[in-house]
Amino acid sequence: MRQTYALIIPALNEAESIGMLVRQIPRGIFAQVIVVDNGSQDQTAVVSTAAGAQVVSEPRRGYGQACWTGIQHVQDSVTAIAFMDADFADDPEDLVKMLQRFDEDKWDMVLGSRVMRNPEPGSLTSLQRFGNWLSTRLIAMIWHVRFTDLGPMRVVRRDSLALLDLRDRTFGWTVEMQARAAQLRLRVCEVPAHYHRRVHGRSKISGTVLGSFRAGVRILWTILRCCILPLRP
Ligand SMILES: Nc1nc2c(ncn2[C@@H]2O[C@H](COP(=O)(O)OP(=O)(O)O)[C@@H](O)[C@H]2O)c(=O)[nH]1
Ligand SMILES: [Mg+2]
Repeated sequence: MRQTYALIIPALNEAESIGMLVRQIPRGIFAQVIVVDNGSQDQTAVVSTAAGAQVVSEPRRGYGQACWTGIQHVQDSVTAIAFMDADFADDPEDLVKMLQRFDEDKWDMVLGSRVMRNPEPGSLTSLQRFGNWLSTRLIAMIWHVRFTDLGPMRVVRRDSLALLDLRDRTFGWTVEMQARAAQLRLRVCEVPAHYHRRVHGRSKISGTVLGSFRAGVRILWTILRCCILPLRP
């Protein structure tokens, strides 16, 4: 089946990078490019609109909350949803490759893995690498599905996304998607993706010890919760 794609970009104070990012997204492959402005205090919304994105405002803070709100604005005709960060650390060209893989029609979810090829030095901290390793090991031990990364870039069938019943509205969003997909035995593949250091703006997560710690705790808690609480039938 030919898919119709929407792209959701959660953004918090990314005015310096979001315009360039939206402009680099190849035209015509997405029915919608949605930037969810999560209460930015800078010009994120204005710059995104000027670059041609549809801007949705979500004042309730949280990475997962922004992604969730984006999903609520996807048109009925869309059959698969892609996600990407707003800081230009990912490469829009990789997204195209991921959609090509998705078009094979064999997959429910295609993930961009930042560690399958060499990420730019300094783009992934040692703590992030360790966190990825630990989380993916835990998922493999519990559900016997192997991932290499919890990266932000991914494409998922809309009907599969609904089955996952995602609850986390913060930084557990990506790992919950993978843990639940493993639990449901969805067909998931990883594609190598480039990863760059952010050039503009400030890192809100891995750039500080507190941010990394918070995200790490949230990620581990989310895996535990997925393990303890079954999905509703
Ligand atoms: N919606 C939302 N997005 C956030 C929040 N914190 C960070 N982001 C976005 O999530 C992405 C990853 O955050 P970033 O600061 O780059 O973290 P890093 O990649 O660990 O350095 C970026 O697109 C941010 O704009 C938040 O509280 N809410
Ligand atoms: Mg980043």
